[in-house]
Amino acid sequence: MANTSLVRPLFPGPVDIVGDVHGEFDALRDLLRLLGYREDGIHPEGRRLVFTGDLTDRGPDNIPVVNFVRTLVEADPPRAQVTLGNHDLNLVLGHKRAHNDWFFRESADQQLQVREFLRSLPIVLERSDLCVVHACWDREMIDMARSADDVVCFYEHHANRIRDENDRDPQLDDIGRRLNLQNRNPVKLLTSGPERRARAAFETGGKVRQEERVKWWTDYTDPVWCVFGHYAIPPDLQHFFSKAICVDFGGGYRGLERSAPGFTGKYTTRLGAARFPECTAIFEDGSSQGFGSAMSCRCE
Ligand SMILES: [Mn+2]
Repeated sequence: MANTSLVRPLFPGPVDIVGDVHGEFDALRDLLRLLGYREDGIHPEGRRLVFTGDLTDRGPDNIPVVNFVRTLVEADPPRAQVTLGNHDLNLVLGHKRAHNDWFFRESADQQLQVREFLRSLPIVLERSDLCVVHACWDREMIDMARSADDVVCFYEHHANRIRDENDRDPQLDDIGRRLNLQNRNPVKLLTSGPERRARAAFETGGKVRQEERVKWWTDYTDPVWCVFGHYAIPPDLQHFFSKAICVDFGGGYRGLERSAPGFTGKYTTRLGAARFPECTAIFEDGSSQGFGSAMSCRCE
C-alpha cells in the first residue's frame, strides 16, 4: 500500500535535492544535465532527485515544470520526490496570490490535474541522516503531521481550531491573530516558516507587513542534515557551516532579472541542488560549493 502520510521516508542512497524551481524550466534542465541526469530523469549511477517544492509561480513555464516533475514522481519505481511548498499549497487550496494568476487562467481540467498532483505530495521527507522540508524543521509540528494524510483537511482542521482559539482571546490584536494562524498551524509553519512581530512595520513586495520571518536555521543544532528551500538565499549569504542547508538560491527571481533594464543575459540568482553524500551544492551555471564540513564531510 502506498504511504500517504504527510511525513514519508526519503529515498535511500545518493540524492540531489533541488531548490524552488518557480516555473524556470530552462534553468532546471541546465541543472539536471550538469548533475548527469538524462532527459527522462534517470541517472546512470542510480542517483535520485528530490525537490523542496514551490515548483510554480514567478517563472514562465509552470505547467511544463509540474508535468515534468509529476512524470518522475509517478514513474515506477519513482525517479523523484517532492515536498509541498507554500506556493503549491495556495494552488491546492485555491488561494489567489501574487504570481499565481496563471493558474486561474488554465482550463478547469488542467487546474484539477495540477491540484490533484500537488495534493498528493508529502510535507516532510525523512531518513536517519537527512530530512527535507520546504520551509521549516519543527519536531512537534512534524509529529502532528505524521498521522495526517490529506493536506487540505489537515490544514482546515487547524485553521478552524486556531480561529476558535483567537475568538476566545479578547486581548489579541490582529497581528497576534495572524501570527497564531501562521505559527500554530503545522501546514503553515512547515511550508512557510515561523514569523514574529516586527519592531516596526515595513514594506515588502508592495505590501506593508507587521510580521517578519524568523531565521530558525541559525539556531538549528540537530545532528541530522536538514535541507529546505523557500528563503531565496544567494550562495554567498548561506550558512554553509551549519547542518541546515537552504537550497533555494533565489533562482525563482530571475524573471525580475530578465525584466530589469540593462539585463545582459547573465543571471546573478541561481538554481541549485545539494548532493548527498558528497555535501556539494551544484548550480545551474556550472559552479559549485562544498558545505557543512565539506572540509571533513561526515554525511553517510
Ligand atoms: Mn516558498
